[in-house]
Amino acid sequence: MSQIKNSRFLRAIRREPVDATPIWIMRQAGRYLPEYRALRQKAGSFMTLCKTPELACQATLQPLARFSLDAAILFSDILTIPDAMGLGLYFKEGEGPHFTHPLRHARDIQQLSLPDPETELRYVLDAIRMIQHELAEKVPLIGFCGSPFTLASYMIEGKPNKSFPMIHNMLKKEPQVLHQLLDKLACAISLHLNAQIAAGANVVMIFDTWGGLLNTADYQEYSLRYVQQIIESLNLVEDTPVILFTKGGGDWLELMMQAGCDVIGVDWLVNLADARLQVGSKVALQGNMDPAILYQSKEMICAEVDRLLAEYGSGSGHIFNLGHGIPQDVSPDNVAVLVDAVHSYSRRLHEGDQYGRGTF
Ligand code: 1CP
Repeated sequence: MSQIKNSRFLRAIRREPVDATPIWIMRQAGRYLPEYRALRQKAGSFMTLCKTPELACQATLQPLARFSLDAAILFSDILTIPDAMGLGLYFKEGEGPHFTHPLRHARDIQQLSLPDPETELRYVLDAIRMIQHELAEKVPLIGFCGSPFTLASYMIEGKPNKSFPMIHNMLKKEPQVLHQLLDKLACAISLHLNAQIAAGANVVMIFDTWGGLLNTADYQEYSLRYVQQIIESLNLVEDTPVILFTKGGGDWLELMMQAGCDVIGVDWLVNLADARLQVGSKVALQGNMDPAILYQSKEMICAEVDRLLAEYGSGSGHIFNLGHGIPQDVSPDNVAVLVDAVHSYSRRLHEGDQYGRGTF
């Protein structure tokens, strides 16, 4: 078995015994790190950072140089696909992502073409190849994409919004047009994720950040259905695991599991013990510390880690993470406390397990 297949992270995904609970952090490469801010300044813009494989590779590795994290995540963004479809992505200081050409008419959607991953998104694949070379099998690399519904939310609105009214309006007034867009996005995402896997991503994660704004029936029809289409289309190399994260998706664990993912990412509203009972031994769980805890004292961070580890309970199948991305202004010292606490406190939960002897 390759070294990477035997890593804590991939073993936990397969619910095989581990010596300690693995941890990585959503947005682990980002503004809370002074070295990231310096690299971004050197690059001149976030898009240059994403589009220059050497710089994206450096950003990916920065948090791993500081903390003993159990996985790396490609430094990129979910909005690179709409950018490659011609929407013109740029970032406004303090406001986040914007599109020069948001989708406003049915004909904008009909005219969209599918980007070729090896040309328009080649910079992502080159970054993956470079990162894998640098990682040298130290930890697995996560590739990722946004869900079709989440990408469509930004593409129609043109910029971030707490409730994305424009896509919800389209859903009510022109559902067929929205389905056309979601179908195109599912195809574009499948092509891109398959290319990421072929380039060397060991795990892929689908971020459905805004699917949680839908009611259950609409979630199934407009979000999960397309996520399932993507998962079914993946040409998995060595059974590349798929992580599905839906912010606000706590009521839908059963449905998410049926979509074919291997890990469900949960936010901090979910109780890990209840979630574990629901998913049984079918999938692993990832999450779910409230990111705001990272503003608290070291003692409070440790107490919360202990509480969450106990809530999941003993045995494998838990990947520690935050319930959403790390805020930009937390102290890296507190992140170090978090990572070390997860590793040291969790050992007792795995003592009975026969680490290294396969499944039980
Ligand atoms: O320098 C900067 O200010 C850029 C901040 C930043 C970073 C560090 C953005 C802009 N994107 C990223 C990287 C990023 N985005 C990663 C890299 C890997 C990592 O370390 O985790 C990932 C996985 C993402 C995914 C992403 N981008 C999501 C899904 C996850 C989530 O947070 O829900 C979303 C919704 C985006 C869009 C986006 N890109 C950037 C921002 C600030 C946003 C959110 C905009 C909003 O508030 O709606």
